[in-house]
Amino acid sequence: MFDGPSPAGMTGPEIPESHPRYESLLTRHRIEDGVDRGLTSKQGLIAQGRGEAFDYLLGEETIPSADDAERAAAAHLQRADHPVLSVNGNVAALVPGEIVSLAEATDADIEVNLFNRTDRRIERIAGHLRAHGAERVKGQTADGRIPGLDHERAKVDADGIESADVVLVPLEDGDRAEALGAMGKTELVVDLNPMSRSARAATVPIVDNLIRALPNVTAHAEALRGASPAELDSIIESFDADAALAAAERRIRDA
Ligand code: PTJ
Repeated sequence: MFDGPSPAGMTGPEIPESHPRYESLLTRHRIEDGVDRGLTSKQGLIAQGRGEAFDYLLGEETIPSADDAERAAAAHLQRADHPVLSVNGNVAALVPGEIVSLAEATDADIEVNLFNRTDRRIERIAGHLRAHGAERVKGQTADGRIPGLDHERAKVDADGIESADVVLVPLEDGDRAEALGAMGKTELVVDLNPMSRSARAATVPIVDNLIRALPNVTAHAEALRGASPAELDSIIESFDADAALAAAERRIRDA
C-alpha cells in the first residue's frame, strides 16, 4: 500500500488500493497533478516514464544494494557541515513532505534547483514545499554558480548548493551531476537508471524510486542521529558505489 502523505490540497485519484499497479498509478497521478499546478515541467512526464520502466525491471522494490546506499547517504548527511537537498519539479510533485522530513532529520537546507529554470516555477515549488512544512526554501537568490555550465543551468544560491559540502540531487541531469562532482562536493544521487551519467558521477548512487528512497534515507538518518563520527565514517567508507551500480544492473538484466 502507498502510505506516503497526500500532497496538501490534492484531490486523490480514484484508484482502489487493491489494484496491482496502485503505487505506480498514484505516482503518475501526482506527476500529472504537478504539471497542472505548474510545479513539474512537461519533460518531467517523460522522465517519470523512463524511471517507471527501470523500476518495473527492478521489481518495484528497494533492492539490498539500494538500502545500503540509502544508509550510506544518511551517514553522509549526518556527518556533513552543510548538507543541501536539491528539489526539482518531479521531486516537488512526488515527495514534498518527505523532503521536509529528511531536511528536519539531518539539519539540511532545501534548495529549489531546476533544469528548465523559470522564476514562476521556482516560486510555485517553494510555496508548495512551505505548504508541506518547510520553514526556509532556498533557490530564489541565484547569486552562486556551478562552473562549467551555461548561465541558466549554472544558477544556485551562494549560501545553498554553492557552499554545501554534501548535496542530495534526486533525478539530476548528467551534465550538472558531473559539474557538481567537479566542484568537490559529495553527491548523493537518486536515479532508477544505474547506467545514467548522474548515477555514475555520484559518490553515493541510490538506484531506487524516489517515493521509496526518501522515506528510507530519513529512517536511516533518524536511526543514526546519535551515532559517533567514527561510526558514521565506517558506514561511509564501507559503501562501494561501483558494487552498488553493478548489483542494480545485474538485477535489471536478470529480470
Ligand atoms: O524540474 P526540472 O526542470 O529540474 O526538470 C527535471 C527533469 C527530471 C525533467 C530533468 O532533470 C530531466 O530531464 O531529467 P532526465 O535527464 O530525464 O533524467 C531523469 C532520470 O531520473 C532518469 O534516469 C530516470 O530513470 C530517473 N527517474 C525518473 N523518475 C524517477 C527516477 N529516479 C528515481 N525515482 C523516480 N521516481
